Amino acid sequence: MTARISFEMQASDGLARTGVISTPRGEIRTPAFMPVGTAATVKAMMPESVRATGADILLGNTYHLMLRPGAERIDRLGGLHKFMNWDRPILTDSGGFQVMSLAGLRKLTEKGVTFKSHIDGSKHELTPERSMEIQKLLGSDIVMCFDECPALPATDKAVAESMRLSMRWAERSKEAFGDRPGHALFGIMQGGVTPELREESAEALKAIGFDGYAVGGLAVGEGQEAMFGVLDYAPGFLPEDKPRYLMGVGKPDDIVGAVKRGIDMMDCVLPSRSGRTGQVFTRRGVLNIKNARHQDDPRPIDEACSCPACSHYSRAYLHHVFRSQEIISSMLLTWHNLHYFQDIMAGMREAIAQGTFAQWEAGFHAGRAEGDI
Ligand code: PRF
Ligand code: ZN
Repeated sequence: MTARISFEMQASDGLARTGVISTPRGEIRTPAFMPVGTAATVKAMMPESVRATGADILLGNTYHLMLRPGAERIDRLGGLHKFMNWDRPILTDSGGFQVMSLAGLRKLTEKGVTFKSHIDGSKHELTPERSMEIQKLLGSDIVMCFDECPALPATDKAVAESMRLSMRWAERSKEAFGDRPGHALFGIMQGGVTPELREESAEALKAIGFDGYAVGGLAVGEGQEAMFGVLDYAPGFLPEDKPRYLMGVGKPDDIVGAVKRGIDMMDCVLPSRSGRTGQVFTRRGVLNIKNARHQDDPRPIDEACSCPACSHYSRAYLHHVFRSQEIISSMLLTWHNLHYFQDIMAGMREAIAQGTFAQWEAGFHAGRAEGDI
């Protein structure tokens, strides 16, 4: 048995890299996009359909699953993979970020965070130790350190103190995680948009030693220019031979810009959430299927897309089922969006392997319209 999770870099082109993360549950081709399966489901998709879009790995959430149905219950039922019928790798986020964005009445201390559930108001505690325990109960393949992502805007002092707390929590996360062959633990860099803090955070994580390194604290309202500003230097602080994961990103052009700057993994609710609100991502830009101009249009969303929505249905039909609030609308639009995001990843992997990333990127940007197409 290949007990350890390993990362093999196969080619690079500029700062962009392509490779494979090998796990006992299968390979993750990088750059990888991870669909979000917050509540043990990628909403509106069967697991085999998610796989058919090209996904090698899903993201799950400690915060949501600990509240409902509970980590101990999922463990008793055989773990998250069996529970949701997805036998490939799962990465779980550690909970702190979701507590800060979703929970009520939070209290942050050195020990961890106490909060009230956004579902029923019940009181809970998350610490680095409890987050590691929950992610183990879930059976997560790639476990994330427990961290704090400061809300912006924040002073440099507040960002520094928060980052240092996250680094102490990273050390406790590593200690509590222990030695678990076949499972990986990723550290999370914080430090806002300040190079010195990003570097201090990276040095602290490298001294502890992780199987992979995430860039946290971005895509929290700073804008693409500021995010790319950080990504121009932050990946360079991290080890070359380990996967780099940009958390919670993003739009197609964010993803392409991140890969160009040396990022290997990403996750975002955008393709799945947008599928349920009628926002559709295509090679030419974004379209909103609820717009009345689609109601007589016999063409598919994108004639070059091979997903079920584009292979068998017209814009007119998709407009109709969206307007009628039919469940198939969420199913088809989510499928298309996830398929399109995975097409972008496959295109980048291929181009990096061929040494043609710059041409691929030029093609990606050419023919894209700003705003609704
Ligand atoms: N930390 C964790 N999860 C996250 C983030 C973070 O900073 C972000 C920031 N975009 C998204 N998800 N643990
Ligand atoms: Zn399609």
